[in-house]
Amino acid sequence: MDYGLTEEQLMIRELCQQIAKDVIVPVREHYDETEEFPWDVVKVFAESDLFGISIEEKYGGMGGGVMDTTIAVEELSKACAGIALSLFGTGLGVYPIVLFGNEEQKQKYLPDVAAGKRLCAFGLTEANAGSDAGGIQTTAVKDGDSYILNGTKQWITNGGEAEINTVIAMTNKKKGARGASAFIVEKGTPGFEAGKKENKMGIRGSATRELVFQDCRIPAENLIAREGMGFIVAMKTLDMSRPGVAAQALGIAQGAMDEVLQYTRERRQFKKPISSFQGVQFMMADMATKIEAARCLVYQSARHIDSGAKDVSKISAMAKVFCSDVAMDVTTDAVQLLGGYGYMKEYPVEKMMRDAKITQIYEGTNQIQREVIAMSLIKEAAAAKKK
Ligand code: COS
Repeated sequence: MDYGLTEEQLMIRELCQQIAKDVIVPVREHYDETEEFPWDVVKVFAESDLFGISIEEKYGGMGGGVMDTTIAVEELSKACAGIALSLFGTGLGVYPIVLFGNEEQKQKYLPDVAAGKRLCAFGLTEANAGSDAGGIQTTAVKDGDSYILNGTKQWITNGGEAEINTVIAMTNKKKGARGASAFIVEKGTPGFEAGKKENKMGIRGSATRELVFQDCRIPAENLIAREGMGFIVAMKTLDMSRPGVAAQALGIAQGAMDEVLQYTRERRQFKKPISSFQGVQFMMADMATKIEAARCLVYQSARHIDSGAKDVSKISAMAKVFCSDVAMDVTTDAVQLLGGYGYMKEYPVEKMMRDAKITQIYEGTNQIQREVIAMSLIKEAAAAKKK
């Protein structure tokens, strides 16, 4: 189906399908085993201009929106969600500059990001500040024309590989969430090192590391927006990027479904393909229906954001929560339908099940998403009553 996609979106879909088949599928097992960073695939993404999809044309990008990114992420994640994450982890890391950066910052950083020359990472989470994003402890103290950063960020996607890091730090701890500010920290800045590399259950083709700041001096011009805006920068960034996680989850689910459709038609038991048994058919029908509903919601959320609407938190959270729960259900059923083979690394569905799990956790746990949805509903109802 074409889902009302534009000509450009159909071209992105076709290009990403080709890259997934020719470039990602042959190496996904290797990166899952080794947990190395997939620089050879990143090079292909860059040569295919995928890093520039949602960056404005005047900064060297394609000038697309969240919907265009969604299409790319879905297709690439069908093959490997971890490898695809190098691309939209960069999207997450660059959003603070795209949304809140000044003209000089945009001119300085966006062309290199669009060309895929420099990857990005987003540094919010800390050991004691996950769901409670306002509880971060990393500090940024103004010193003349500089800020000095101290603290450690944890579980940062693209950590250590990204050259441009957008980091949230406290400039005034007394003000809580309103005392946070957002900064750009470049790789190679003295006092900034990549710390511990994580050994993960899934998305092993993606780098996840600590970012460690020890008296790290950065120019004051690297402040994004104004002091005190950091929490809002972070929340708006997550509002924009959560459909990306939803698209990743959707891709994982569809990838698993495609494996199921192939396997169940080939696997014979009781002298018949197992796809002819009603118990199997009903499972497949439910899986495909959930995937289609997930696709509708993620496309709807992306199009709503691209329309310029302001009220995007609720639909972004809905897409993220629904698609990630579908991905977990569908991949678990895919392993079941492939039986003993599904449990073995010889087939990709066990990896897809491991990869799916993170989509229910990162960029805000699904419990936090439900909190965001409920708060939006209550606010909307209160506003409607006032009218
Ligand atoms: N857009 C704009 N403003 C927002 C916002 C949004 N999406 N969400 C919150 N704000 C504003 C609030 O309006 C409030 O403003 P005022 O100070 O003017 O009242 C301020 O930010 C603080 O909001 P709130 O009181 O709701 O903050 P909480 O500390 O209670 O946290 C949640 C709210 C739980 C929603 C937030 O901490 C969150 O999203 N946590 C998950 C973080 C996350 O996703 N981490 C994953 C790692 S990043 S890859």
